Amino acid sequence: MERIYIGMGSNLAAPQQQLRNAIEALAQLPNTTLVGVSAFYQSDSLLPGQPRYTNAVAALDSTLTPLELLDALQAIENDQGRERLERWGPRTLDLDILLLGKRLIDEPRLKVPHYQMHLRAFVLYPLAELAPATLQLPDGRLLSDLLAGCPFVGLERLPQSL
Ligand code: A4P
Ligand code: MG
Repeated sequence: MERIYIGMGSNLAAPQQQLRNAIEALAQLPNTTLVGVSAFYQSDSLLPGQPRYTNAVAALDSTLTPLELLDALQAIENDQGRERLERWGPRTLDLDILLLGKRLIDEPRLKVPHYQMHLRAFVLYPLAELAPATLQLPDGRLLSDLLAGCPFVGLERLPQSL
């Protein structure tokens, strides 16, 4: 079993409901236990001109292989009406594998840790609700140090999420 962190995001078609549906789907994955879910956070899109995002992080324990997990997450995205018209386009649901135990994965279909997680407040702050500040990325960086370098700016933590 490895502790896995999944970043969830939506900025189309009732984002909070999209995240709730995704959480239910994650809880149904084979050989996987849903361990926790952060609060929901809203923030402006990194790309101007798109609706605001709602983001959250989920923690899983799973014995799926990394590519089995990626396939399962993409199936959930597709089930929830994800259309891949353009990279970084608005989306009903985006599920990114942030961390997979201490693994460093660099394959054409899968890069873990997620390449921009250390820069994104909407990833790091929800992650910090589930993971200890002493959590280390495969390169040794501490979650507490990443948080210190990423101010809580432009992020709104929603009072009631689930
Ligand atoms: N892939 C490689 N590594 C991973 C991984 N760790 N997890 C591959 C998941 N997938 C991974 O993903 C494209 C391909 O990346 C997949 O087929 C998989 O093989 P995608 O989800 O189809 O494309 P995308 O989401 O448009 O690209 P990407 O790079 O995931 O986008 P981002 O970086 O997630 O950015 N603003 C706010 N406030 N909140 C957001 O959540 N998100 C984005 C999208 C922009 N602005 C945002 C937010
Ligand atoms: Mg993605």
